Amino acid sequence: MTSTLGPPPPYYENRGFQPEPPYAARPAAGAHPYPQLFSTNPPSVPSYIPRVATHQSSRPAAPPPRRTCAASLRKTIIIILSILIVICCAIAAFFIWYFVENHCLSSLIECGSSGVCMSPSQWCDGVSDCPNGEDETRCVRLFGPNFILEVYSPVSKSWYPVCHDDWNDDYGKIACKDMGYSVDTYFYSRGVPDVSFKSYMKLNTSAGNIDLYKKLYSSGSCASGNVVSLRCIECGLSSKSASIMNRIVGGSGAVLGQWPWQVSLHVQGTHVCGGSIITPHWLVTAAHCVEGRLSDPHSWRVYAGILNQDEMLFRSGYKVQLIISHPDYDTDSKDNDVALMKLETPLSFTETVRPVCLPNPGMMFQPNQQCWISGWGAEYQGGKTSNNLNYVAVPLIERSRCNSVYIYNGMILPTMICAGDLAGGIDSCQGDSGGPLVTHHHSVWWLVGDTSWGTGCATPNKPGVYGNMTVFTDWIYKNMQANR
Ligand code: 4AZ
Repeated sequence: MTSTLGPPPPYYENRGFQPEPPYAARPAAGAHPYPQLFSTNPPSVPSYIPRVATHQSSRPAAPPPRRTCAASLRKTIIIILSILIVICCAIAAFFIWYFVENHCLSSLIECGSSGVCMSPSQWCDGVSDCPNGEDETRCVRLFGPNFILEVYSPVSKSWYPVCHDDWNDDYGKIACKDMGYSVDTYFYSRGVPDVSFKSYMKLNTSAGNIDLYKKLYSSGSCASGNVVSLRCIECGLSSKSASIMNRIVGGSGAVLGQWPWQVSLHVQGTHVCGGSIITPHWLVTAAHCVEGRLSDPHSWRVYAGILNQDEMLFRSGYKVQLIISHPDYDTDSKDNDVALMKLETPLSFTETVRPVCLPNPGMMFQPNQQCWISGWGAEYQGGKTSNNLNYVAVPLIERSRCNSVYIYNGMILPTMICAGDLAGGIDSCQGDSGGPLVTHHHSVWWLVGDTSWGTGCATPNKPGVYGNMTVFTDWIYKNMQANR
């Protein structure tokens, strides 16, 4: 994070960056060599037949006969075969369990319980791909800053708000699950007055115990006049009020709990990139942070709720289970510079570890909307990453302006958003990548973007460029759903 407006932040060096033996044991001298096969009392036989005991007694160490060797070999083979059979049964049982429980391999969504699997991109894309059209009949989204629940009607090819009449939390949990959230994080369903809608989805309460989506029908009226506002997770809360942040201009050291969604992503004990918590299991970062060999989840450790890099050195961090880079990410243009990280174990939310809200479709940010960036990035171009978490206020810059010849000359694609001061002095920098660009709106903090690129740091007319999160929300939900 670069800032020349505030007092120079203290300088810290970042110190952050594994047989059975082939022959039976020799019998004691004088003992019978074949105790199992021959009686110890010699049978009465004609005297010219040599007696086994006599034959043996004078020989010190005769190897056991072939029969024992064959028996031993047979026993070994039986044991090995038994072990192999047990292993095969265990593997078969695992696969039977997997397909009964999960049906579809990870990264695919099942069409109802048909066993047919679809790619997340085919889900709610307006084209019916599942045998019974399930990919287009369970489409829900949260719209606008009030989290208005909307259901897609494949018949009229449009989104409808859901009338709050007869709605309850059980329905809310189903809708949240269909967006990729876990029921564990469910927050609330509330009725909010809204007069702007002309058509609704209503619950047919007499339809009996059938699927939520089969109970919904479109109607021109909603008796209560209230539509469902659905919160699948308590997101966007900071223990520090926005008014305090407004008084700090130009970049400062953060306090604990101020940016509770900010995480530090480490490779081999070194801070490499930032990220933002969106659920206990999922983080958003930049695709360019997880390119090449860094696409291996085992490379990463995640630190949450910690301000100083020094402190992270003594902790083990969270392990990463899965990394999903946007399929249309382009290394050269930085188009679609977003990635998801799934943690092996969920984060426990506290005052200092909390999720940020993903922007809903239909959210309007002002052309110069005040936003904030945070991270452990360099404090000047070419500098080392910072020991402290820093933050700075950066206004959004309109795309058309940011694309002007004297700024980025058409390099700002619809998946990008510019923020910063064209006069220079405040910006994100090396090490801030993947971290959050947030704004405070309707009492919650929203993830507007993820730090992506820029020419230098804090250079006049070269503001920071961020992934445009509003464009990615749908991709994020579909991939969370496909990898639950
Ligand atoms: C980086 O390399 C980086 N000034 C991040 C942000 C900016 C430049 C570089 C924007 O992580």
